[in-house]
Amino acid sequence: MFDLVIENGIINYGQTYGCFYIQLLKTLQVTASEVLPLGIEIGIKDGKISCLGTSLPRDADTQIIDAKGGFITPGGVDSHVHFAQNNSPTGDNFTTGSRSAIAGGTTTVLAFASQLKTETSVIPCLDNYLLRAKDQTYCDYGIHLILTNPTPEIMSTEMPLLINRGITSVKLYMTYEPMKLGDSQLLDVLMSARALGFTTMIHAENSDIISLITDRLEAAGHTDPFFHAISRPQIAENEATYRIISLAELTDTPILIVHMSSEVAMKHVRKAQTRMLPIHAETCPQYLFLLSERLKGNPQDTFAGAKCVCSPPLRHDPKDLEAMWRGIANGTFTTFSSDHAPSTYDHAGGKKLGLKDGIMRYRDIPNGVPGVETRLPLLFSYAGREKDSRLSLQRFVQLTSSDPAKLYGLEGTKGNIAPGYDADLVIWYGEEDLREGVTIEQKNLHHGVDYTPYEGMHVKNWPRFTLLRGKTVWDRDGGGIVGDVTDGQFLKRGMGKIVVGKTGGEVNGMLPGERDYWY
Ligand code: DUC
Ligand code: ZN
Ligand code: ZN
Ligand code: ZN
Repeated sequence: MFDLVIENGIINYGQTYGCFYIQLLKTLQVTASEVLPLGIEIGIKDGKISCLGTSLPRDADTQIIDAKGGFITPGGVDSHVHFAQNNSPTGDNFTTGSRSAIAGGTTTVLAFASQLKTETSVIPCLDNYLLRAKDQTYCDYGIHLILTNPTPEIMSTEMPLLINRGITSVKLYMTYEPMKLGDSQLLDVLMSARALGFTTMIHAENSDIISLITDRLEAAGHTDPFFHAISRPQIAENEATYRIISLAELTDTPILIVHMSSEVAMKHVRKAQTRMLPIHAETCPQYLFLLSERLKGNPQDTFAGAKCVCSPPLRHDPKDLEAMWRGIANGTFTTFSSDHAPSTYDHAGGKKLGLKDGIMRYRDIPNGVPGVETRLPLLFSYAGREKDSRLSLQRFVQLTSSDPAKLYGLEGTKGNIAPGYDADLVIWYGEEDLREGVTIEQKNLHHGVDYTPYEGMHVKNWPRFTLLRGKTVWDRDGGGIVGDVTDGQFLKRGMGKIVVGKTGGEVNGMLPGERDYWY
């Protein structure tokens, strides 16, 4: 018998139909669509989805949740969050960050452990970050490793050990002095990642372009937050994006370019994808909704622009936002992540770091905005079939849950509403129950920082319930956060799967087989 049955929901699992569903749909005589019809129930046993069907049996011990005609989507997988990072002491830790995650429907986060350039082993660093999360996390979590000093020893001896520990992805930076790798280091890591099967995430901006402009802006006295956007023009992102795609093509390595904000850079990705190269890309809420004018602050607080300092920076033109929306809808982006990386604003040690003796200096402002809680509601507002929709419900689920799960080695466990998967679910409000939608306000959010860049923005819906492995952890009308801070489990991930393109293709501009001489 089931522990829990969810009834009266519209299930949106976001997958192309597997055999199971074709059978089911035939029996029910429903034509294929992106959602299962009202009337299909979800049966949950031991934290897993056990069955989907009509009139599922229940006994006195079976808990029932009435979804009241609301959509049901897989729990969000936010594959890019920064919790408890050394370089943001006033940012979120695993407790506050994951609390915010479940309140916004996200049940899995992938956070970062960041190697220091001085560290010649990554093992103590990883152990340290795992300790920061253990028994202090409301949702399930995995760890990516930021490699800043990829020594031959680390690459040959330690990386294989990480795979056994369920850490199967790395992030590399092409900018920031303390983190960046040069092209030869990038090539070395890509070669190793290819051999080991790691998923490689890349922060693509040209470091020298940014340094040149920053120095010249500083000399001219242009140091307030708006100039953060001037110092990192789109061409810096475009160049680095094209360069890393070329290095990935040469080495035949699947990559994901994180937090993309520029149309030309996105077109480089798109072009690579049409050649079947395994080039994945991510964008984030800030690049769909916010413009650089936000960096100018307001008359009451001219430093308020600091709240929106992130990298790549917010772009200038509504057309830039439109371009990212196109990539969301047309499949160029594989993941839609928050890049939740805020620092507290109104605090001497937080974003105000950039304000000293009345002088604003954008280069001292910690980078990053909050977004782990608002990510799903913001995008869900534009998903569906209404006139103002910008993506299908199926794309919504792919971008926010099922594709990040595949790319980062969680397929079979996370990101789908199907038998055998963890019962991680979001139950949204039905039409009758939340007609007026929700206005985003800092006072209603659950992160540990003191602002949201989306203050006052209206969304159509919000998660009514969030379930983590069958347990209700968020009940918006019945106590809010009802999960425990020890609910979250470390996810030992398998190898990621290529979602876009394939390896083994020919290299542009090389003779067929030319790579065989050296690869
Ligand atoms: N890169 C990130 O991934 N997050 C915050 C800032 C940055 O540059
Ligand atoms: Zn980055
Ligand atoms: Zn980030
Ligand atoms: Zn203080």
